[in-house]
Amino acid sequence: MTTTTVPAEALLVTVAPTGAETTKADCPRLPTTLEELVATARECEAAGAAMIHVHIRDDDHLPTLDLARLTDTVQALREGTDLVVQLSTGGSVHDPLDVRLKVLDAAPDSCSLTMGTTNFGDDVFSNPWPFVTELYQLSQERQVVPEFELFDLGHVAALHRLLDRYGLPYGGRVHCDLVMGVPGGMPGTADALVAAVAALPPQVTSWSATGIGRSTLPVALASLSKGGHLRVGMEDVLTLRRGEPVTSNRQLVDRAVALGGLAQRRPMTTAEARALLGLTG
Ligand code: KMH
Ligand code: ZN
Repeated sequence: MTTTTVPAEALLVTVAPTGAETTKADCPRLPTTLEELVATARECEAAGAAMIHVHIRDDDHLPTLDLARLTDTVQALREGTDLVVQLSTGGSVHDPLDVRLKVLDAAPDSCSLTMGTTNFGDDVFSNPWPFVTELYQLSQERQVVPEFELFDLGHVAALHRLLDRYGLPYGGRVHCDLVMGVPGGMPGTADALVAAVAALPPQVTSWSATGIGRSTLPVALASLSKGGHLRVGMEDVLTLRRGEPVTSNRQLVDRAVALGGLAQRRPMTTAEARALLGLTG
């Protein structure tokens, strides 16, 4: 078996193309059908993305965690791309915890795993500790690599507690994503990013960051300055600049790759992303 090494200049670009919050009516270019999702994934892979963070929709373009659809989606993305396929276990704020646990039955490469409850705009994104630990142990059992979603400094502290009590994830690597600028979570500022990165557990082997809405650029620039990776996509931001709507996820991946280029980072290959995440076994 050949071992892929991941040099420091390699930049993981994760695309989060859909999310659960924006409606198709408000944003007709949002990829909500399987065909649209696979087409977006292919474009974004060609532009430099190596991982996709997936939320799916039903026939009415509403968020769903329907297992058959999730399974078909994983298969279609594997057939159409070489991207690392990460399914959201966050779903929408309305999804029950037991249904969110079932996401792993679709056997993705990776799953998101949010490290605590957070206010989420006017809603609450519920992640009680017993749910977090159950989902984590399930990911270890099913050999799915978690990406720890950290919306707050308290979530960083919870990650210390989780790793100390339950050990390393499947694959032995620890990758997290700072989700910044959610109303109710940590602000999308360089100062907050530096504080969160300084507090990460020693077991962390890689991290990315994403800034919601207008915090997208400050967070991306701060992440690059600290040697982190980037998550971008229409889940997190819908304008390129004031008054200019995003028309495709590819635009956001192109911009992330361009910012990375200024920082002398080049897009990570999918093989490198698998090595980074411990998915090479
Ligand atoms: N849609 C949010 C409630 C995740 O994907 O794990 C949760 C979210 C995080 O997007
Ligand atoms: Zn998500």
